[in-house]
Amino acid sequence: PSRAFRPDATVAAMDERFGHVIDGEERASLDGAEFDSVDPYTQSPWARVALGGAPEADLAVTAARRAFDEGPWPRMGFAERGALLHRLADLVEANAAELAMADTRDMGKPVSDALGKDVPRTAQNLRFFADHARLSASEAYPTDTGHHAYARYEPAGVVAAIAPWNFPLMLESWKIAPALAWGNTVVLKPAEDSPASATILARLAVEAGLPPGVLNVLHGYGPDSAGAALTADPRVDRITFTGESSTGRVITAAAARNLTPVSLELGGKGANLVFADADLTTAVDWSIRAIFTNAGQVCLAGSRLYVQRPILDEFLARFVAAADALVVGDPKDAGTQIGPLSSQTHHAKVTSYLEDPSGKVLTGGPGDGWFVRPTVVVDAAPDSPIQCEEIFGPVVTVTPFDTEDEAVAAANGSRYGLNAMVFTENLSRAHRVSARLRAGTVWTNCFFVRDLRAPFGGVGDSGWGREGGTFSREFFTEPKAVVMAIDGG
Ligand code: TXE
Repeated sequence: PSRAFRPDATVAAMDERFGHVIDGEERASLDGAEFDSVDPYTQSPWARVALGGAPEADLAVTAARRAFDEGPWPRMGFAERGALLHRLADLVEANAAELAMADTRDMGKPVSDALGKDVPRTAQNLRFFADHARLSASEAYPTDTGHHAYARYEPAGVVAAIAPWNFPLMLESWKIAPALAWGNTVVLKPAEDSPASATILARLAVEAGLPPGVLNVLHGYGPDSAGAALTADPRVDRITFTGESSTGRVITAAAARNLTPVSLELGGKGANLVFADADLTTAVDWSIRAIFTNAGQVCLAGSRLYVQRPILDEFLARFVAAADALVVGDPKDAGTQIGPLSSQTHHAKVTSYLEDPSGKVLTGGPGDGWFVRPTVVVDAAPDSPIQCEEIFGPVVTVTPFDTEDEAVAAANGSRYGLNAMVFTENLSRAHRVSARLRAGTVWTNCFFVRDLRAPFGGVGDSGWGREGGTFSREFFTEPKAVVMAIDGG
């Protein structure tokens, strides 16, 4: 059921301002330039944000560099640094409402999701990596040769973290938390469509007692601007990026000039395989969440649904009914499940796929304003854009299959390989298919469940490298081998 669309009802005076945070100070751009952050529900600006470029990127990297080279941060003990990150997590929890509403106003995420998932996960990221670093700071290698060998995981230096707008706080903290826990300093560039919560987080970091320059926030655009200046700066030691695959290529090319290591978490076109022996209630429930959570603006979205033919009709009947039952409306209302898309540009991109959907639209389509209703398409051509490209909206294609081999081949027939889902009650099939799928993560009879120790990342156009637990440690540190002779060598 759609709630009444009332874009003017909530337009507030635009009194919110968000600056860069550089060297512990919130500040404007050198030339005073600003840009508007537009609330996609009201379609009106709700905040003014400092618009940075190359000069502000230079200031932010200089601050991070100094905090790393001279500051106490990289030389603090893990327990002391970890305690500060735990204090920041406490402040995130204490300021949950403000942080959640900032993401909701910036990009239209239902506030119930922001409050129930994104903000708690932000605190969890900070706590997990603080503890993980402390507990995995070294490794020893006993030798048979009378030597003692061990690895030290030393901080890499200045980390540039470039984030997208779909899970602003959550993805920013996924980068910042391990970088800081391992003793690096950070310049965070949030997406221009979701800038506010990053400034609030950096204000909280100052309040928590992180030394100046340890966590800097740089606002601005990507190409030819703040983002590009950051990736080209030779004083940056690591670049961690989440966003579009094409942007990942541009950033990698910039980083190559300085041989700066890059971690890339890019797009996806998640295949979701529902076998006839699946528990149908479980499969429908997770399949709905897999594609419609966050209005489908999820790199992990289960946007290609493959259903084994004997259950196709019943699955579709239940799936379409569940899609139609989702509450579409004002993301600031606690009961809303689907908000508007993040911006006018993004709405235009998503709706362009529906102009010629190639198959038959069973339900959904463009809604009011910047909304797209939960949309289910059947019989799309295998090589059509709707079937092959990342739409990043609430649009799913459903395709029948007969055999396991056919399902695996269809799932693997994508240039993306971020994740896949398998629904089956057959244990052997679950393991067999999980092993055959070309993807960074396979979920069986569930979706989106994460253990922060597990590797996270993608294959092919979905990215480079893995983050999470020891995988984040490999990326955000310079491991050093130390070998000592015990009895004179
Ligand atoms: O991504 P971009 P956007 C996909 C999704 C979506 C599309 C566009 O398909 O429709 O990307 O989203 C910065 N040098 N995903 O525009 O453009 C930019 O300022 C340095 C997938 O947000 O990749 C922003 O901070 N930085 C996804 C960030 O990169 C640059 C999540 C992401 O911007 C830059 C979100 C440059 N040359 C969108 N160009 C996922 N897989 O999770 C841009 N930026």
